[in-house]
Amino acid sequence: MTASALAAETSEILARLGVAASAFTGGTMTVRSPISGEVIGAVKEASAADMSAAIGRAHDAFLAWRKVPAPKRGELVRLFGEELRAAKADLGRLVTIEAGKITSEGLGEVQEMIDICDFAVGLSRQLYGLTIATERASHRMMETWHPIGVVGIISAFNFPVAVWSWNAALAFVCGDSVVWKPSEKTPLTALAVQALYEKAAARAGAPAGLSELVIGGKAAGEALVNDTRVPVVSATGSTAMGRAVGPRLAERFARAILELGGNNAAIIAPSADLDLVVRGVAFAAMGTAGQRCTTLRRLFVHDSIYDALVPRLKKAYGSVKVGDPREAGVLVGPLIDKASFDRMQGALSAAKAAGGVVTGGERTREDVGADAHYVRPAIVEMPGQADVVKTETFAPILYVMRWSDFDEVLKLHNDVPQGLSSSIFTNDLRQAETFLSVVGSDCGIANVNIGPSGAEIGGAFGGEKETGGGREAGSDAWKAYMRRATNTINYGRDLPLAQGVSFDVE
Ligand code: UN1
Repeated sequence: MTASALAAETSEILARLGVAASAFTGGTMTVRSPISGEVIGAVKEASAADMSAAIGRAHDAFLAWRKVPAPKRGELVRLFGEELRAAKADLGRLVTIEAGKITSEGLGEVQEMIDICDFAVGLSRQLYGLTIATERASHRMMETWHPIGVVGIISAFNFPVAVWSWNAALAFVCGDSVVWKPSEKTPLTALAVQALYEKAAARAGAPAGLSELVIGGKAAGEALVNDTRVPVVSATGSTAMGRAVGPRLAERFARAILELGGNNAAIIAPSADLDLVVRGVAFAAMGTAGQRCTTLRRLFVHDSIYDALVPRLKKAYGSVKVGDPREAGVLVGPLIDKASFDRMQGALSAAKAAGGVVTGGERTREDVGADAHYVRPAIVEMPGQADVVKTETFAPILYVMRWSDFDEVLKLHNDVPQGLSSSIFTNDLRQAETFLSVVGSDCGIANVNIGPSGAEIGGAFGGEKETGGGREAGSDAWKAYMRRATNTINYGRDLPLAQGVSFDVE
């Protein structure tokens, strides 16, 4: 490992968070910070056999944990939330170093973990089942929710720790154990979270193996997806990844919680408050350097306000500070790696070929190093919704298109394969409500007068079509982490049969 300042700071943070140096030095998988491209760690790569052993430990832990009353399981999550609060600054900084998020977003990611912990603690006393009216006299019908088993979690680089927490905090209170395969690009934040979890687990007396972290590549991931001891797998990443994972889970009748690609849009109506629009679009399209699954990628601007709005957006794009995400005032950090940069440039070329007019998008800060990829966010004015616009490119590219007819723009809005998040900026009640109605947005998330990104954990998070259909975090997403049993109890002396069937034996 190079003895750079970044590597030294990473080691110090990891040490403070309780991660042994042996866990992130001397391994075969090198970890680089996108801030400079420098190596900041080298972790060991787990094999399929390592994954299988971890699943075995998690399964044993599940057998004990499922018998612990749910509110007591909530105590583990409460203590974990405490550890996160105490470690917020360090863990947020590590997210910044490893994923390249600006300071405020690195801290925000840890806050999202704390929020889901709080939610899950409350939930641990609210795992309600229904009591259902029965058609038979002296009978009672109800449903009970039981822990389901080991939950596999595959997470992506862009929310390296929060998305794990959405799944893990719910799984723990639901009585499940978890096995986590983080992105190969962000294993250090995973090690840090695991160390914090271990502290909480020791305080709570949770069984060993309740939360297993397995850092590995394809072999480990496949072993997790294929293992019949894992009844639920939650996977976040590209649609291509989901296409590989989904059918394998279906084949063995396991549950899939898929959170895949998005191609999120905002419709800007004539009545929109343009000050709000500029701020909302700037955050949603440029925040996290365009690397959120909820990032705003398509902007439909009404003809009548196009010339008032688009120059203002271009100005905001031109003046936004791109740079070291640790520096105050910087709003756009680096792309995660060269492959991401190459995909962005490829998309911009394709957009130009389709008649798009590109502003921005060029590489900047090349002096930082060949392995650091900073770009100026791009606005691309498109004559129409070409194929490149329908494809998700995980980078800060905003395709801008004009509209004049509301029904027509709704059609265009939904005419993409993905269905994660969406928004409309309008002060016209009819348009707002239509957008949220059955004939409006076809996405899992639909907002009015805020952009499509930056959801709170209280709602169910996920989307339709190629986004995969999964729901995580709030509302009743917990149900995916439990199995439901319908119970019918006869407290009478007769045996009436349902549907009026008679079956009398001597
Ligand atoms: C993701 O990009 O995978 O709604 C998750 C948001 C965040 C979560 C994004 N709360 O933008």
